[in-house]
Amino acid sequence: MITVHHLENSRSHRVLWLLEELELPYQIKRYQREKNMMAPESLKKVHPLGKSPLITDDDRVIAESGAILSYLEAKYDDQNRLKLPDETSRLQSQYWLHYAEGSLMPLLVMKLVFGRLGKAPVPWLIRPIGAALGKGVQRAYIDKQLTPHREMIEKQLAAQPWFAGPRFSIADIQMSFPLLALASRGGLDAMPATRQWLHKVQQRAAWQRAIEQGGPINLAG
Ligand SMILES: N[C@@H](CCC(=O)N[C@@H](CS)C(=O)NCC(=O)O)C(=O)O
Repeated sequence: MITVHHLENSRSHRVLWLLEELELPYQIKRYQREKNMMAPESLKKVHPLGKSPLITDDDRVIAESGAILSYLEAKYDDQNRLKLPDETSRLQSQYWLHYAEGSLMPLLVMKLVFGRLGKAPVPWLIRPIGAALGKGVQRAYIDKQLTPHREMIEKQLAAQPWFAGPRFSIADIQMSFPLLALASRGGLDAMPATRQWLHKVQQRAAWQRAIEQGGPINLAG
């Protein structure tokens, strides 16, 4: 039996979403975030880094959302619901699967961290300095770095309906989290095709079932 070690409001939604797309049986072990938004220590009993998502499948522990999605697809998509039929699409899918966490998320996490420099738990006395520093770094470095990413993603989704081409795939599932994060930080304003894609994925029945199972995602802040 597949167990999803599910941290509320997290990347773990991707895994629930794929399981729902494939209509596989699974169980959820739930973890609440601590006050500082970190995962609880108990998740480290499953994997040394204690990050979510994690799955256990029989005696295997699998970490990293991209690796989990690939594993589940390879092992359980025997009806080829999401497996891609041609090499060009598979290569595109692989690219976005790695890109989401390897290139895009680090910038978005940095944006989040620098955006918080003017807020608690930074001591109130130095919050104005923190806020000014955070804004400066965002403007001078992070937002500049994000521009070609936003252009590349928008170009891809303006040219084809899904990240890997004409078919929905695990690349779309993997890209959902960074694009929700970008949307919540005002980054999709000039990206109509991407906004349309985000709307389309949220209409999928499996997305909605995953939200019912795992709870809502709110990445503002
Ligand atoms: N690259 C990893 C990132 C895992 C990760 O950072 N997960 C976040 C949830 S979205 C987490 O566990 N945060 C709590 C913490 O860092 O303690 C993946 O895609 O699985």
